Amino acid sequence: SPMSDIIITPKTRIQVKSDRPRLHKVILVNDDYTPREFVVTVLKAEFCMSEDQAQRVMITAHRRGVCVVAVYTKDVAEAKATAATEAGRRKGYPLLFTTEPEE
Ligand code: NFA
Repeated sequence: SPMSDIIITPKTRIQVKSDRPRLHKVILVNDDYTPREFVVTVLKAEFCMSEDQAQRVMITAHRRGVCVVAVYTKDVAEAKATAATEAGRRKGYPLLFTTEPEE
């Protein structure tokens, strides 16, 4: 090509190891109104938990204010948190599940 034309060669980044997707936590937030048994029912249905697991997560959020429920890829974590929050909303409860990226 003519003198002074600049040729830019795009570099293709070589991926050596496949980066595993960043995981996001689903967090159960305590409130004063949602019945304990309903929280347990939602945890079992939406997060495939046993009765004992669900009881432990519910009581931890009740005592400490929040509890990590599970970790998933961003899309799955957000979908699960939304579905579980909507299950409470349908019954008129302020039940809230949030998400945040893992360190
Ligand atoms: N604090 C609620 C109650 O005493 C129970 C609850 C636990 C709600 C965990 C939300 C999250 N009925």
